[in-house]
Amino acid sequence: MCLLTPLESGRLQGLFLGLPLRQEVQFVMLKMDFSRRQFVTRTLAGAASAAFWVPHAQQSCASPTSKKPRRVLIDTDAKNEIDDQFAIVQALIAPELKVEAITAAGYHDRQVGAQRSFDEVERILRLTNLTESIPVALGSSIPMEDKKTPRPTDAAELIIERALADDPEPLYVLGLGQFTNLASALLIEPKIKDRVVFACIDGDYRLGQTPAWGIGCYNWKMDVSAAQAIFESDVRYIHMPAPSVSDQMYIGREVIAKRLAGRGPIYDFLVSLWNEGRFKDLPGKILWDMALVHVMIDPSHGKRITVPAPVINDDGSTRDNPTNLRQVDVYASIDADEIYDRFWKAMASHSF
Ligand SMILES: [Ca+2]
Repeated sequence: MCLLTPLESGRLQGLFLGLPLRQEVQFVMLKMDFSRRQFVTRTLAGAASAAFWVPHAQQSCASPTSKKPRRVLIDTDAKNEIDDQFAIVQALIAPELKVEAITAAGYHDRQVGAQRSFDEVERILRLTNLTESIPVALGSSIPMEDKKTPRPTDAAELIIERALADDPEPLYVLGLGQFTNLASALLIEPKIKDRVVFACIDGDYRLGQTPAWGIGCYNWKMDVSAAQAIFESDVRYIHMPAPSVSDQMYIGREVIAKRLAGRGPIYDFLVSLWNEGRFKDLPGKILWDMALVHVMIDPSHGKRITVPAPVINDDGSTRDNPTNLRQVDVYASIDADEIYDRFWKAMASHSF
């Protein structure tokens, strides 16, 4: 998700004008060493009248229809920051999910971003001894030229292959980065729309406010054409807002170290991420993408509503479109405490 910290360049910071970046910057600048629970409490106190209150949650699509693990494919900009790695491990250890494949997405590094994500995924799979059982494919480092022109890649082909697999259950394609690979797969093979549910994370949505839809803060802006292609399609779509919902996923590095250190190579790796580069001095971090993975594990832990899709403008901003027949599902709230509790429990009962 939004990765930039005060250690990033001013040029790149200019790309990110959404609330999450400002929050993360504030966390660092003020050297606030909250526990995550303290943070959530303070955040929810201010947001209780809006994003955390939902009168009625509709479950119009994507509800589990069986006890079988949910089929998922993760598309990830894994080397962008440090939340994707947690989200991938979270999915791998969840008995409710079957990770069928992982595809590598690009990010602001337009030269080798997707390759770096690919390498990071490979590292995770080596540490979890899953290299031989979960295929990985390289996606596009650059955005689509326009909303009708896909970027053919191995990632797009793998999404299509898994979507059309001989399985009666739908494939949930989790977009943890820019939407290029997902949109490209859909444009290359439109018939996958009846076999997949796309679930992605980025732009804001605030229930009860006008406008409800806010700006894309990172993933949309990395490839606006891809976001437009998906929002203007009729593929089933679930949205996790980053600025107003998954921003509750803040957690202190001390909590992470205490929970994960010494539990095994993959968990030591996750701890080590907090000692690298621009994350080295952060007392805590919002692990954005874990929110999206979690609502795949247990949809009941968030409040999901069905609403008209917004218009996504060419600059990544949005316009509410109340008469739009295109409907999408949106999570208007999550329970961050529950998400982390479930993660700790899954860790305790799983070994690689
Ligand atoms: Ca991500």
